[in-house]
Amino acid sequence: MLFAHIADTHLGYRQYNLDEREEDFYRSFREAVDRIIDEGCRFVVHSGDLFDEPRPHVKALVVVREELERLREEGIKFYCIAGNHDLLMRSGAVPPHRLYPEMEFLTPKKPARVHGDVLIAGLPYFSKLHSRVLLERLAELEKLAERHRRSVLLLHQGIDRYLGVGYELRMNELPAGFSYYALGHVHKPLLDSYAGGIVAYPGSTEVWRGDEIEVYEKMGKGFYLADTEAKEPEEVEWVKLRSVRRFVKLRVSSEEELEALPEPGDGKPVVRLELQCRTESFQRLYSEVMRRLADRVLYVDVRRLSQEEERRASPAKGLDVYELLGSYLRERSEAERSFAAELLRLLEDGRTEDAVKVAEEFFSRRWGGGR
Ligand SMILES: [Mn+2]
Repeated sequence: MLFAHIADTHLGYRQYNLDEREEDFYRSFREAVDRIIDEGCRFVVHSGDLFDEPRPHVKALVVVREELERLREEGIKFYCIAGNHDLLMRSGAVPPHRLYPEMEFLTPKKPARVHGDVLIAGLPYFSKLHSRVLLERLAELEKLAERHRRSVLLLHQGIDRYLGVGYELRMNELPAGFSYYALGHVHKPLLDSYAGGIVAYPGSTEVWRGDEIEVYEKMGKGFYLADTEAKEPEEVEWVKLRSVRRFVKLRVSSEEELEALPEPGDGKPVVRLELQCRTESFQRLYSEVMRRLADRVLYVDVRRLSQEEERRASPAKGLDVYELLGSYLRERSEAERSFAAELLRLLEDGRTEDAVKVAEEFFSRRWGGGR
């Protein structure tokens, strides 16, 4: 039975505060639904971060309403879980997914469904601080999977093998016995094997952050198509979306290089411009680039690369702030390191409320604050 695996659509995200960027995320999602219907999928699994926020813009809610309706007309079920972006980490909070009765929303209370003869199970995002609960729940799902010949597991977690210090789950902590591990959270597509099953992250459907550009240049953005009978990663098909906004990376270090500035190409791309220069020449170089590019691009996301940064951001590997944090805290306990990483992630995402919650929990557990 053919199914689609998509994740991290971040609907409602308004990158650079631009109308166009908000629309881009909707357009990619609509194209994905078109392709899912055209390919004749029988169901879709969405591995979290459907929305960019736990309280999405009304437009994002309406887009999901319309696309779910199109899928429903074709008899295609939509299974999904909450990611770290569309989940408010507070007891009693209602996730936006509750608005759609036709959505098969997998929750800790009701984590599994059966589609034909295929078990579809999933859990929302769990922060590293709650990994014990997550592991208990996964053990229950592993038992459930033993009773089914084919099964799909939806999770929105970073796994140590694919992520630096910011991971929540170790590879060997994944339960065994599932035929397809439909993962979300890592924004770069990847396929792997585990315990006889297929492990897959389709990544995000638009460039959500600048550090996704390199992989995007090689693979584009998209989702996976798989048969529930598939056993090897090679059997999974990558569907590259055509309507994704182009991102172009440019590095300029002198005025001479400006003469050879490449054409940004069709479709008004976003240019990620790295100016490698001294502070005093930054403004002049930047104005000159803008003068040449402004009407041919949607946006120029500029950063100045100092020589120090240049050295650290070696061509082989970008600067990973989580890795830096990990090495800085290497003397500390594992719990403290993951707390710091979790806090950084939440603050990076502008989720101050959740960050306070996580900090309160961490310190009350630690000092027995009794609340
Ligand atoms: Mn995400």
